[in-house]
Amino acid sequence: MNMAQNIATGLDRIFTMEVVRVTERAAVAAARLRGRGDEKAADQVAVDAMRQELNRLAIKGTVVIGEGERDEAPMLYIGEEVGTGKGLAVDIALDPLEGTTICAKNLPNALAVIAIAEKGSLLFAPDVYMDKIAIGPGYAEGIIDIDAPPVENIANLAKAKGVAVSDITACILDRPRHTKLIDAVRATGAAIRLIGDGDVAGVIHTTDPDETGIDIYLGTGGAPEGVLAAAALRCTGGQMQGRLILDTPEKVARAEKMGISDPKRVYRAQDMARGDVLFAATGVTDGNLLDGVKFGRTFITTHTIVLRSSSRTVREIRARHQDLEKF
Ligand code: VTB
Repeated sequence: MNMAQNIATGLDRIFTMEVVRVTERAAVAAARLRGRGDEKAADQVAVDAMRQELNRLAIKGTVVIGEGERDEAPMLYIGEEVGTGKGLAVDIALDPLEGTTICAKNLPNALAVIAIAEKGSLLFAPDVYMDKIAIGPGYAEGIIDIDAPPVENIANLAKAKGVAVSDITACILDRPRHTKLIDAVRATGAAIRLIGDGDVAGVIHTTDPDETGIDIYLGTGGAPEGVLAAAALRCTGGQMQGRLILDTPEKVARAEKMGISDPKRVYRAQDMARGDVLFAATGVTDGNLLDGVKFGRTFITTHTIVLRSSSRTVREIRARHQDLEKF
């Protein structure tokens, strides 16, 4: 396929490799501050590193999911233009350090994450909570429903998987707001993996239950993280539904300003991330799918997953970086 055809059908596939560098750099920067109890510092170095690398890409990129509004986030704010400015116009969703607390505590599954999509194809989501439900690939459409009780979703999933409900594991953020949800899931007999943070990883883990032990993700987390997770699921397959929690007039107004006219709308993965999407995540700390950054005496090792929706190729890239100067 020549370059012109490629661009016409979506993102240039050359980005698949380019984008890996972006999350690798952010992950290495954050990993240097693993376990130091300083979330802000770890986040800041990851932001700096990701931004620097992103600005080397030959794209005309706009951050649509980023570190926050312009006035609260000096770098990688929503609306910031990134890249060299000469190249394909793309939308970018990013989280240079997903799981700042996990990184500060040196616990599993902190990631550096980015999604790149065709211009106008990522949901422009306000930084509010989103109710989420997700399962991996290989199931008939419609076996999960965000409005159904957990008992129903879990029973449907178990049936489709051909296992007992007690063989299902749900991943849920460990938050007081989830007390009822946790009780309801436990009442079904299913197991729960409670995570402290990192629901982008939590959703992605449903895509490979044999490896991660997680079959379904349930509960509310950040909406920006929801869009990032949806971008990943678009590439791996799997089903996700999300609904913004717009429980005050102020949030409804904020969402409206971002173009969201129906505050109760249920978004599927393909509504949150449309068109051709690239997704990359590098492990910062060791996790269920990705190993964390390893600092050797003469080289640094990174482990990255890079996905592309149009081909559905899942690449894992283990890199050994010997030119330590560049980090
Ligand atoms: C989740 C999780 C993030 O925020 O989205 C969560 O994935 C939701 O917010 O790692 P609360 O912490 O308020 O529950 C994080 O924990 C931090 O961005």
